[in-house]
Amino acid sequence: MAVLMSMLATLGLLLFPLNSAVEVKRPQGVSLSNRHFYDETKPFTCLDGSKTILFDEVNDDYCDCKDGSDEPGTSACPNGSFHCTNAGHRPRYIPSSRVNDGICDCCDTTDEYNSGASCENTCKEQGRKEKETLQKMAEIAKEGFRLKQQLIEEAKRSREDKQQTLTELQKKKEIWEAEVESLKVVKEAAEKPEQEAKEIHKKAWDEVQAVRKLEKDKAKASETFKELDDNEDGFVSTSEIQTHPELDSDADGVVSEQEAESVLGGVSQVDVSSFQETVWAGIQDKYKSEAVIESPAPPEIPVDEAEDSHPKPQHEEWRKDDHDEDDDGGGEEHDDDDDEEDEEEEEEDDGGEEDYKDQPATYFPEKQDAEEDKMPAYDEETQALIDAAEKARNEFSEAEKSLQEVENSIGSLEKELTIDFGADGEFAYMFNQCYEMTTNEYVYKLCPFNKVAQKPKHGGSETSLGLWGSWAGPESNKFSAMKYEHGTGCWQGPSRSTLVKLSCGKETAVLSTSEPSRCEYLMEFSTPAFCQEESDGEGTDHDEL
Ligand code: MAN
Repeated sequence: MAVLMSMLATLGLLLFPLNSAVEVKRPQGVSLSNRHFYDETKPFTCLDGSKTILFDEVNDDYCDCKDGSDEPGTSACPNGSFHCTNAGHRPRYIPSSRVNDGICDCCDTTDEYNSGASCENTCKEQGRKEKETLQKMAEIAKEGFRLKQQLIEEAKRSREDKQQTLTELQKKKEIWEAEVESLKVVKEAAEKPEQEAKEIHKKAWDEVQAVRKLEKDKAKASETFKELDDNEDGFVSTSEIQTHPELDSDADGVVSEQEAESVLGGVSQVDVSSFQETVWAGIQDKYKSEAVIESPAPPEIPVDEAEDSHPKPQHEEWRKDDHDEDDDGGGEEHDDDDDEEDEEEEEEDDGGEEDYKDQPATYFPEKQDAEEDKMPAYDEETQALIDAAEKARNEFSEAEKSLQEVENSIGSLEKELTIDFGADGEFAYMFNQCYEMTTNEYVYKLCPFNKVAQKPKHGGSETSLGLWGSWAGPESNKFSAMKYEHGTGCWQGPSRSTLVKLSCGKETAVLSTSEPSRCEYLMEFSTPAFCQEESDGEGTDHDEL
């Protein structure tokens, strides 16, 4: 039977379905274009030229040629190809092993001419469907291409606008540069007298403080003198010194007469003025006032209350005040906030003083010092100079800020103008835009010419899948793919990167995302900017018959 069938096949009798348009005689499985190699009046030479056989041996179900070309219509050669004509649809080759294998491969049913498989000719239907699809695609391409023309026009206009904006910004930059320069001069001119006036104020204040300190020292010395002069004879003597164990210089537990004499500068007694001038400076660090020793401890404050800001052991607060008000800041910081703070502190201080008003004055030395140490406000003239300098500083820094803003705008515009937005700038419209696609796990974001990112759908931070790198299509079609590189590093791997493949579509959208290999992502992205003008004649595929 097989032999009979192969004979029939050789004769071309099984070739054509009933609805074929034109009958062209050729062996089973041979394409129209190869038909001339199979001339039944001549011996057949294998297509690779390796052998010549009798024409009867073509399709005789025995493989003679190495390239399988003698058995195009049987499955005898393992490497043979069977050609389906598929009239009404698209011709195709199938491996000849599929011939008569019981499965319909060719839509015209010709591959199953001897298997008994009941195949239905679906070429017309398939051809119709494909035609419809192709028509739809052509319509999309046509519409897309029309949109692309608009995008190109838009890009041209926007580029011109941007170039004009850039020129204007460059002019503005020059103006701001000059402004900054002149405001700098004004500022420096205002700061000089400000500085001088502040220094004068500070110097005067330092002098006042120095005098006060001297006076305080003197008063303290005379107070101490009174304390030491137990017998009130107008002299402090060695025996009176000896009652103060803290003055025991050799730390043997007693202040000997010699030690006391040495404290007094080698004499046995001193009057008040000698005490002030020579003795006091030598003992003031060690000396313990009898008032402190004898007076009761200040009332105890519970720990949590003490931690509160009010009331607190006042000397602690004042020590803090001392810090706050140190340097020459006292007069300088005369804005409203500081005044408020000062007032608040004043209130606290007053309250605190109430609680301790019955205590001896020696409990409050820091408080007194703090108040006295505070540099008084600047005089009107100095303050006016400070205000003027402050105004000049503000104007200068405002101008600097404006210059910086202009420079930033120039920078980003220049950067944008250097990006390759396609042969006619057709991709420019997507700059500064982002397109998203959500999968089961992630939201993917493509911001063309900027970045690609991935964010877990149910919370978590964004992972960079790459920053704009370059166009990555083949040389003949450079704008068909984009490469984004140097994204977040992949654990024990390279940094993440994404290849974006472009296709023509009426909409601009991410069509799919995938991760073909770990941390290497692939996106399909449609845009009208990728649509090409339709070539005349629809497609290259055509029916053979
Ligand atoms: C995250 C995502 C994935 C990626 C792994 C690699 O889970 O960025 O896409 O494959 O990290 O560790």
